[in-house]
Amino acid sequence: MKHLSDALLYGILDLGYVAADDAERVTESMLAGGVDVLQVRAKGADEVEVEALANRLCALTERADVPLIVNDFPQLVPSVGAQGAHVGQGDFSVADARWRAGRALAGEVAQPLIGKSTHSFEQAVAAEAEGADYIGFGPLFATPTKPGRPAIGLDEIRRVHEAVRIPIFCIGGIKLENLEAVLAAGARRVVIVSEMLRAPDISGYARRVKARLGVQRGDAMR
Ligand code: TZP
Ligand code: MG
Repeated sequence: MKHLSDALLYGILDLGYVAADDAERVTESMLAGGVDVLQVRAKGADEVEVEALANRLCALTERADVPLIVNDFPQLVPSVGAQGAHVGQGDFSVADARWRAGRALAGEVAQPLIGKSTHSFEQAVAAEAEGADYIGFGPLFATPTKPGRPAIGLDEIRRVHEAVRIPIFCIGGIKLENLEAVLAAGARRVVIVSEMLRAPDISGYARRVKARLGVQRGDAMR
C-alpha cells in the first residue's frame, strides 16, 4: 500500500458530483491518473448506502494499491476493508474514530488511518496533537463542495507546514488556475474535488496535477 507520506494528490469520489452508478468508472479514472489517496464521500447518504458504495470501490483501490478512506463513518472501515476514515471538527475525536475504525477486525485493520478536517492554524496543530495521521487544511477558497464554510485564504499555509509534521492536504476551491499560487504559498499536497470530477478527461487531469506536484517535490529534495 502506498504510504501517506508519499501522497501528493488526494482524490474524493463525491456523490455530490458523481452519479452512484458511475462511481467505478470515475474511480478507475482517478486511479489511472495517479491519485494517491481516495476518499469516498456521500453527504446525506446513510451508513448502509456509504457501506455499499465503499465496498464497490475497495476492489479498485486495492488493485491500485491506494488507501481507501471513508468519510464520516469510521465504523465502516473494518467491514469494507478500507484503510481509514476522515472526520470533521464536529465529528468523532481522532481517538474515538480510531477505535471505531479498528475495533471489529483489529487483527486485519491494525493501523487505520485517521484524517481530520482543520480550518485554522490552531485546529491543525491540535489535530496533530490529537493523533491524526493527516489533516485537510481549508477551505482555502470558498467552494460549492463545502457550502457555507468561509475561505481561510493562503496566508497560514506556510506557518502550518512549519508547525505540523503529519501530511497536510490543502483543500477547498483548488483548481489548475490557482494551483501555482497555492504551492507558492507553501502547500505540498492537495485535495481537488469538483474540478477533477467535472473534467472531461479525469485521468488526464489528475496526471497534470500530479506532474506539477511532483516537480515541486523534486525541487524540495534538491
Ligand atoms: N472540506 C473543505 S473544502 C472541501 C471539503 C470536503 C471541498 C473541496 O472541494 P473542491 O470542489 O475541490 O473545492
Ligand atoms: Mg464529516
